[in-house]
Amino acid sequence: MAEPGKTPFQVDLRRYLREQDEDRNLTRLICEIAEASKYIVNSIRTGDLGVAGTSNLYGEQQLALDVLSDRILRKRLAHSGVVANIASEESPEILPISPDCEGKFSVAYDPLDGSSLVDVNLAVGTIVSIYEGCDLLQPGRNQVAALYILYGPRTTMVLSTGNGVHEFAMNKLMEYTLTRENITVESSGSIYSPGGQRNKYTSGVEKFVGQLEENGSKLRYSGGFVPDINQILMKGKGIFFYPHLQGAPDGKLRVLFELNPMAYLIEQAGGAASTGRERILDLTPEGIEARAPVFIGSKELVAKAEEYVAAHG
Ligand code: AFP
Repeated sequence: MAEPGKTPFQVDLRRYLREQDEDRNLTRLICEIAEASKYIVNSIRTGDLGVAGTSNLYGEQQLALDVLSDRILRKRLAHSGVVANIASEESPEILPISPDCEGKFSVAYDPLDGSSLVDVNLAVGTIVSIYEGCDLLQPGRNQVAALYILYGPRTTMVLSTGNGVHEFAMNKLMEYTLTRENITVESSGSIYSPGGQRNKYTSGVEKFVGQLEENGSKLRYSGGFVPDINQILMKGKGIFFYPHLQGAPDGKLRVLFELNPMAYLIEQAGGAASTGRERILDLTPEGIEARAPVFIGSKELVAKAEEYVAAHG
C-alpha cells in the first residue's frame, strides 16, 4: 500500500480492485462505469451544448449532454450482465434490467451533475451509488460502493467499496490509475461551500454561517456538487451545505442520486453527513425523487451545524 497522499507507481483500476479481492461482479460493474466515462468525457469536450427539448424527473430542462451521458451509462450498465435495476436522475422511473437479483447490483446515478455549468466551462461530474440485489429505495448505509467521476482540468474517479476512499486519474491512454489511497477528512477545517439563497436561510443556518465567517473560514462554492465535494476530500477538510430553506424544507439535492453516494464517500473518509437533524445514510427514501437538506464534510463542522439547527431551526 502507498502512503496516504503519495502517488504510488501506476496501478490501474481493474488491477487495484482485483488486488483488494473485490467481488468479481462489482469489479466488472465499476470498470463498465469507467469505460462509459471515457465517452462522457469526449461528449463534454466536443458535444452539443444546447438543450434537448425534454425535461427530467424534476421537470428541469434537459441538455443534449444530459441525455447523451444518460444513454451512454445506461447502455453500458444494461449490457454488463451484473445489474438488476437502474435509477437515473434523468428518467422518471426505475428501469428493471434483470429479474434475477442474485449476485447482481442495483445502481442509482446522476450521469452529468451540474450540467448547467458546462456552457461556462466549469467542472461537472457523474455520481454513482451501488446496492447489492434489487432494492434501490433503502437507506444509503446499505450501499456496497459509491463513486464519482470529476470532469475538471483532469478527469478523476473517487471510489469507495467500503474500505476507505481512493482516487484514480485518467491518464493519456484514458485508463484510470491510482493517484491517492485512503483519503481522509480532518475533524475540522476552514473552507465552507454554502448552497441555496442566503435570504431564504432559517435562523439556525444563518447563525451557523455567521460563526463560520467570524472564524475566518473561506467561502469556496462552484455550483457543482462533485467539484465541491472533491475539494473537501482532496483538501481533507471543510463543509458543504445545501440546507432546508424557507419555502423549500427539503433543500434541493437528491437523496438517491447525490446525497447517499457522497455521504458514503465522506463517511468512509472519516467525515459526516447530516440533514441537520439526522444522518443522511439513515434516511429511507420514499421515492427516487426524494430530496433532503445536507451538511456534509468535517465531523466537528457538521456537528456544529446540527447544534445550530437544533437550537434555532
Ligand atoms: P444542475 O445539475 O441543475 O446544474 O444542478 C447542480 C446541483 O444539483 C449540484 O451539483 C449543486 O451543488 C447544486 O445543484 C447547485 O445549486 P444552486 O445552483 O442552487 O447553487
